[in-house]
Amino acid sequence: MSLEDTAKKIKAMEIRGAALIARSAVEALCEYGEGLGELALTDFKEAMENAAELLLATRPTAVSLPNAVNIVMKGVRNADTIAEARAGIRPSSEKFIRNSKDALQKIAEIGARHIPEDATLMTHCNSQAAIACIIEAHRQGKVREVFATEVRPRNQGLLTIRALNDAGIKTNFIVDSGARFFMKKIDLLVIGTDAVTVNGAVVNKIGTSQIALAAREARTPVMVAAETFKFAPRTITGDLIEIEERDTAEVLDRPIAAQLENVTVRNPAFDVTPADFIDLIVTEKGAIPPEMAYIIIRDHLGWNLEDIR
Ligand code: RI2
Repeated sequence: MSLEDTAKKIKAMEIRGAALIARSAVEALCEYGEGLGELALTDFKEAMENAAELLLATRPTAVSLPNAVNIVMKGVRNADTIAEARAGIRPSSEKFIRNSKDALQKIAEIGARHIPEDATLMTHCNSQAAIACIIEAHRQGKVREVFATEVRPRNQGLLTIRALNDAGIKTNFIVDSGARFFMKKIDLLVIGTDAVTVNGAVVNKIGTSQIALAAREARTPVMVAAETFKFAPRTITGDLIEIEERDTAEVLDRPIAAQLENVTVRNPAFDVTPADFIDLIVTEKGAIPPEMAYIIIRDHLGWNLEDIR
């Protein structure tokens, strides 16, 4: 798929989910780089920077996107010759994609260990990482049933219930506002994330923080499944994660909205759940309390205090 088509599909959420966005972006960047004709090194680097920018502008919250794109761009930026710049693209792209698939498998194994026997689970949105943990726990005979939310306005819950259904898992489909009503039955909330900040806050699909609040009230533990490339290094320097606000027509049809002159429709796609509300973040390197997010950023993403200037 061309770079432009990939960017369009990510923006329109035809390609969605933090990990898939990252893998698709890397693939598109790789193909684009390989397809560039004879160019001088500076022109090649400029074309690649523009391509990276186009991809990065598609969805601002999922930090998997800049983390993945930067892995490929690092080789391009550091190259001294055009041959070197070109040669590094495919190996770095393939390595990222391979690692991200392996990470998912590892997270499923580790996450399943933290799911209790005969568990009633709840999940929100559609996270490959969260679903992988649930399916692995189900394979081990530990899952009684799952409650999955609808996920207004884009209804990603439909993808989740299909995946759970196909895996043979007994699933209850509820509206987002039903989460607290059912929370007392839930043994563990299992969710994914689009970004984890240095202080262990989790940025995930809008509504996650309300559900986590209900979980805290009911003393239901919260487990987040996150590949290490979803940790946000720049939050070390106090940068905030930008929360994407999407087209309001996703929430209310334009003709209806047009009649309501005093009404403003708002459509933030994500919210922030503080570290206090989270018990465990399962990464491919192991399960950590949210307070250990910095260790992941330092040891696995290679950012340390010297980067903070
Ligand atoms: P995986 C999704 O965002 C959801 O917020 C989900 O929890 C997160 O990405 C992680 O997904 P969106 O693309 O990488 O639906 O675990 O806005 O699949």
